Amino acid sequence: MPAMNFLEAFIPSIALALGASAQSLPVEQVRYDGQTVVRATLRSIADLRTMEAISPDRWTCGPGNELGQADYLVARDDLALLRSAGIPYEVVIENVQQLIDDEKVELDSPFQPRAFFDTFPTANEVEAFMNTLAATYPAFVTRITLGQSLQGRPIKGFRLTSPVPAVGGSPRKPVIVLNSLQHAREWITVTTNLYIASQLLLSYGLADSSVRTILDRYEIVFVPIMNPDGYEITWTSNRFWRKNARTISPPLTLAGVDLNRNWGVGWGLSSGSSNAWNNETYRGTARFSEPETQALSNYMLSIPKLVAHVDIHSYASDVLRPWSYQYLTPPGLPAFDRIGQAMIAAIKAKTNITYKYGGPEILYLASGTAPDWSFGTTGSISFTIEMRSSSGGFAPSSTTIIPTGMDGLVAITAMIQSLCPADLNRDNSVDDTDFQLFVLAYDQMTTNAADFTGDGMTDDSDFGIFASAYDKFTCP
Ligand code: 0X9
Ligand code: ZN
Repeated sequence: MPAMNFLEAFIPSIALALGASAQSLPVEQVRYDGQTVVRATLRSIADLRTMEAISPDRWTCGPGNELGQADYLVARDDLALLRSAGIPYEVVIENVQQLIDDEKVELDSPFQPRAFFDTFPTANEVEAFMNTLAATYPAFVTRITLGQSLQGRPIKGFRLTSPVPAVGGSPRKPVIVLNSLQHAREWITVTTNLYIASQLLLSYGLADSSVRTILDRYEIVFVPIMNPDGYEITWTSNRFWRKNARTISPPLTLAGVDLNRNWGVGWGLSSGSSNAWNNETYRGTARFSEPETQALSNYMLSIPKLVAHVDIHSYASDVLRPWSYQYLTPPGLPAFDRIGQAMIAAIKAKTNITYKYGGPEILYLASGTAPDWSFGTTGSISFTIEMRSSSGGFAPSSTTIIPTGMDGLVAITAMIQSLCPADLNRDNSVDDTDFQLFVLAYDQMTTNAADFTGDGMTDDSDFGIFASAYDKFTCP
């Protein structure tokens, strides 16, 4: 298929550019001349198969499941194949190379100085920003290094919490992990991650601060660049590289493992990942074969009380619960539904963007993902958030950085505030006082004080949620 030729055409050139050293990054620019992004309407499995044969690279899915609308990178010359296959489509990005060129003009803009969230940051700028946060808020921010990428780049982040000690004398508060950029081209996830952190820090001191409660109760770990080698590739040679920098040989070739198919729960299934090195969802040779997934998973295992984990992606405008590797619903589905609905409602209320909440049926099956592993292994409340879609696909305008960051901020705030609903008097523990408050609300039935399900009354289903709040994973 011609689109496959496109993929094959650039991989050998990258391999050549790599030369003899597996450590050196490809330097040759991969160009996207003649490439478009189409939003295709897939009406049948046959359509899906045809589409996959025409394009090696699905950019994302719109609403609907594996069928329905989906975005694909397609050579303009191959649009005829789509037409003759009778697959309805619209071109949403006419000229993908132009998108890269426009972005470069913006990045190279001479108008300086710029504020951090005005433009997409390089890895060095991300590092400097994290250092600035740590220097500005030394009582709140602790820098951490989780491990090293395949090419030896440190995977770094920071812990964020207020100096108020954990309740009950425990050494560490319950922890929430927010990571982004498993997929190298999803630049907007890096700024979203850092926007959440900086806004929490800025708001902590405000008088009426729900943020104060959050940072007094919880610690949040931010890992903005999970895939530093991939990020480097997207800045130097291939703007739309998705995977890490795993090479295969001979001949020495940049293969890349999809880090979000490399985690240990649900790993290896062909529904939702691939064993072919040149596939965009290549899962690697074994679960946790990649140092990047090892680093974050080991770090998460070292956390005494991981209560939530959110893996930030772009750009399907979704909040996705486990499982992603199978359609079977997870234990604790009502809690996921309640929290996930709160997240998308908070986004809608703040920025008026419609996100969808659900399981794999609203996107597609993906096996070996990070949230499936964290939920399956530690029982944490784990989500994928796919940030909003905007006209640039994986290269949105920098003017979307703050609005998209706002989506993330309100979603994460809502998630954290929903973690322990049964602590009705918000004194950091679910105890007899809360039980009495619950019974009072239950007696009255009309009050919504303990209406955790949001169905308009306090009833037996809410009692179920109240009872499960004693669970260590939903309450500090
Ligand atoms: O495919 C992925 O890894 C994620 N989408 S992306 O376009 N950013 O690559 C989605 C992962 C979660 N997927 C499901 N729950 N199905
Ligand atoms: Zn992604």
